Amino acid sequence: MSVERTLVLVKPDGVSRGLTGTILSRVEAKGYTIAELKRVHATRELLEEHYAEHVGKPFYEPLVEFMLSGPIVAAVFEGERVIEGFRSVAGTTDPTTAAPGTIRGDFGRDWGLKVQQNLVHGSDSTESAEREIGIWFA
Ligand code: IDP
Repeated sequence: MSVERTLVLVKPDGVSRGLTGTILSRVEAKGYTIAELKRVHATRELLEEHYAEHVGKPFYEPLVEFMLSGPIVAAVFEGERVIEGFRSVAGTTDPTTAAPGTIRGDFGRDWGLKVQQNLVHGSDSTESAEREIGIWFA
């Protein structure tokens, strides 16, 4: 199995709640390596590219507003099977039901909003990882 890369975002809720270090350290502690790291304010154009598959869905506009609401920490993590490994550490999309022991399960919940504020993003395939890394680390 060759070394993979994945894009990890600590979303604005994770940054504003002071969970950036905790989140990144969980991923490092599992054994993955930080290859790139920066704090960034997204733009609407960047998010439209990043979330191209969700344009037009009911949660798209609230998702963009949420991702514009504060700084994001973007990272590239490296390691064998890091794409599925990170998604396993992150937990399932809905933080209310994400398993305890995962980032979303331990630190997230429903806040009664139109978008799931679920702390992190991780790429879902090698193709999307390379595409997303190109968007955030152009
Ligand atoms: P993922 O982040 O777990 O891969 P995606 O389906 O790619 O999930 O959705 C992107 C993001 O959009 C989610 O992380 C979440 O913040 C938000 N989202 C997805 N589905 C819903 C929904 O049904 N309602 C509200 N927000 C959603």
